[in-house]
Amino acid sequence: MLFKAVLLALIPAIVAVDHPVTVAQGGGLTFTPNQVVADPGDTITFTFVSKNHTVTTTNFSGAVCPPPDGGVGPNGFDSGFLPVVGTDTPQFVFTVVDTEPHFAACKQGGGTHCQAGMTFALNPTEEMTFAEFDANARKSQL
Ligand SMILES: *[C@@H]1O[C@H](CO)[C@@H](O)[C@H](O)[C@H]1NC(C)=O
Ligand SMILES: *[C@@H]1O[C@H](CO)[C@@H](O)[C@H](O)[C@H]1NC(C)=O
Ligand SMILES: [Cu+2]
Repeated sequence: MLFKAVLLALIPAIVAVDHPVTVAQGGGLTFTPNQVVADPGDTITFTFVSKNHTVTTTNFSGAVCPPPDGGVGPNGFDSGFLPVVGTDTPQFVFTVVDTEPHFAACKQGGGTHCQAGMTFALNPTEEMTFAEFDANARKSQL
């Protein structure tokens, strides 16, 4: 019984979960869902379903809008531009490396998508919420 309990306690730590996110659903400037809580080792699979967008880490202040090529680190990420051509829906898979909050936005349009709220949060906190990050991005200067 004790052995079984120990095994069960270990399972959440060793089973990586994939978190699917749809990019630009219905042609919108959106990530669906717009925030994900994930453990290191988990993956986030971004599926790009319309137009030509990115998911790129930026900083919480939202002052970097658009985010820079390569994204803001440490442990940042940048899908690069993934245009939807025909029926192809390209994917970007990011493996979560830490428990820190990360904030991302689309870098298309010289900052216009980021400022329109095409924003995403990985592991937001009570102090650094998705809503506050999104507001920061919307009011950032080009
Ligand atoms: C996607 O957007 C980028 C940046 O604006 C541009 O360089 C690239 O040519 C676009 N790709 C397509 C297929 O439209
Ligand atoms: C966020 O971006 C602004 C503007 O570039 C910069 O001054 C600030 O240092 C950045 N903060 C972090 C934590 O990267
Ligand atoms: Cu975009």
